[in-house]
Amino acid sequence: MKKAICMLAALALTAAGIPAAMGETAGEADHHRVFYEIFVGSFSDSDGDGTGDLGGILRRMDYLNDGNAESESSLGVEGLWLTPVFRSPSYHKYDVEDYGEIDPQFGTEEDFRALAEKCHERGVLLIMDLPLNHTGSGHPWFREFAEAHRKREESHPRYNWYTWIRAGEPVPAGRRFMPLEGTDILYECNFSDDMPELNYDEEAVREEAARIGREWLEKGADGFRLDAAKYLFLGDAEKNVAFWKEFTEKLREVKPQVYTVAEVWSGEAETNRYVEAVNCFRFSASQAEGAIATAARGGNISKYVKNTADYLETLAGIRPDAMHIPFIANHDTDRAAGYLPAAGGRAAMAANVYLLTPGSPFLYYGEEIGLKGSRGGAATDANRRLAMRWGDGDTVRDPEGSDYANQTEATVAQMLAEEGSLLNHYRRVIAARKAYPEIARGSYEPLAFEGTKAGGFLCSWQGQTSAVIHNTTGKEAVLDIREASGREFTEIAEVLGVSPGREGAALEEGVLTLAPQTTVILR
Ligand SMILES: [Ca+2]
Ligand SMILES: [Ca+2]
Repeated sequence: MKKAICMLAALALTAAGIPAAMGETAGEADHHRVFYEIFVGSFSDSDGDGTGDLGGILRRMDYLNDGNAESESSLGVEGLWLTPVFRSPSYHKYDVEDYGEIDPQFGTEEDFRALAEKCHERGVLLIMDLPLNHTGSGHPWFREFAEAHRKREESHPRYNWYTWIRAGEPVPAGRRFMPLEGTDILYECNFSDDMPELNYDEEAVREEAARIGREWLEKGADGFRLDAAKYLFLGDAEKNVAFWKEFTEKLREVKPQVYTVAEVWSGEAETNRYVEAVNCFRFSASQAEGAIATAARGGNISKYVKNTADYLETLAGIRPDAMHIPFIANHDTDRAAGYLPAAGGRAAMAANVYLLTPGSPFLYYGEEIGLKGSRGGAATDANRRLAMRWGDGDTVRDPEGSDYANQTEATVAQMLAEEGSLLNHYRRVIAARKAYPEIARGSYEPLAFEGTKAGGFLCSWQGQTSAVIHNTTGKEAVLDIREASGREFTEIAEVLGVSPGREGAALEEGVLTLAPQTTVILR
């Protein structure tokens, strides 16, 4: 069955199909872009103390996006997600002690403003990670909350700022509470003892959360990645959705085009409930056993395409401008190099599969060089957040607590110089995604082929139709595109294979012959 799903139509494009610079005027924002997740402390170190920082990111802007659409040395990503940058005692900074201040390890507010300005000069959106479910236990709010309970001062303004129960009361199912020293209460802490959870039944907390968001939008952020979005009212999706709706409406008062993406780490049945209020990552397709990796390993691409078409249709049915946000790995998952080795071409195939789709795919820093890192025997997430390998003297070091020993020797410097490298492949795929804007913005119509694991889809936007056809297998594929699509394609616009020597495609009489591990864009 063929379906055409109309994703977001959109805005002003320049002749080259590059989104026009984002203003703060009302209207449709072009969010159909590739975002790059930066684990800030591990990315690039500008001051020699071994910890990545905002100055390091600024220094690496040419690597990320040098402002030149024809660039051969820049990835060309058009959005950055920074993991939390607020003052916090940990290396990961998800335990915030002051939402108004940039952590001194990472820099200053001036550094943040300078980075935002540089991003905007180059048409790059900058989104911040907002961990709002919990603070660090060192946050003054939590100290005041604890003090209020020690003194049994019910009228204290912070008395209900965190979720708590009295000792002896039943602990709500599926949630975790710990005793608060010097009191007869327990406070909620589903992630860890030092991450007490804010109480979103308290109006002042809801207002403070929105105030924080608006403040950083005014300082230059374009939006937020919403951490632990289902944990605010754990087990109560309805209340969570109502909160995120109210929250994003308040953000839009400051920036009508604000970009949001929520971490709702669940199956689609649950994430789809949140789509009404916020965009959600497509967790269901991520990681080793997800649809992207399965397809990239040579699995049946038609299954992935069908799955994606169904998902897009569901999203559009919930909210017409909901974004499709696929990714393969992030800072909380094992890195793809562990299950899709760069050497076998599977990492490159994964890039083709998840980047050549509608919406705004997210690329986790280092995936483009096949950086390795898994939780491993030490059971530490630090191993998933290892230092970027620049190969040019960057002083950034692996985070505290990491013990991963089998890192790849490949560096950015080496890979930029090597034509067939994974990094250059990522760069080519992102450039192709921009050159054919119907892929990111158009309809998505699966093509059915018999007797092959190769396949793909048609995409149409503003009168232009392309076909994206993947062959992730190790065998040549022969596909009757004319029969499957009922259309006549005349041009192989792009060939994206895993190695320049092996890639190849021919189109004759509507029949496409496609080399192993190769994707083509037909027009
Ligand atoms: Ca530093
Ligand atoms: Ca909570």
